[in-house]
Amino acid sequence: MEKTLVILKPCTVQRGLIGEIISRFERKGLILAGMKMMWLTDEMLNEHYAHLREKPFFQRLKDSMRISPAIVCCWEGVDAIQVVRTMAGSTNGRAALPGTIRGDYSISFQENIVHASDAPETAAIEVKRFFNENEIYTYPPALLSSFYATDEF
Ligand code: IDP
Ligand code: MG
Repeated sequence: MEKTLVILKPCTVQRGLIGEIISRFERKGLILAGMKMMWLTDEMLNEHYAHLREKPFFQRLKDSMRISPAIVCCWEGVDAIQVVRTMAGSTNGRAALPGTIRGDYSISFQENIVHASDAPETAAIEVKRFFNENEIYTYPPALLSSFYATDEF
């Protein structure tokens, strides 16, 4: 099974959507491996958004990620990284399809509800960026056979 990092951005915390978004991942069948509320630091954001540092909106994006604390979570499941990206939808909330998280809750390019890791390499780095090892939990998933065929996990 894969682990992926999801951040419920400050816009989501401000709008009171934490429960609704978490609930979508739970209903999908993803397993919550870690979750905490935290202020994202400038240092964390410089690393996390390093691929955007030349963009004109870089500072504005970082500021928006520090408007309030964020909720960082780690979700686990078969192909969890792609599953969560598909659930998140396109980056621009105005283009994201209805049915996706961004398509249902966002009308903005920047204020788009969630961050989701985009590949196995980045997911591993991002989980480590925001969680200590003892904050990631592995526990017996009692209902696994109700979520997957036995050859899927
Ligand atoms: P992603 O979140 O879908 O992976 P990235 O390209 O990694 O998209 O960008 C990270 C974040 O930066 C986006 O979620 C969004 O908040 C913001 N962002 C990216 N591109 C733009 C843009 O063109 N205008 C405004 N904000 C942007
Ligand atoms: Mg990205």
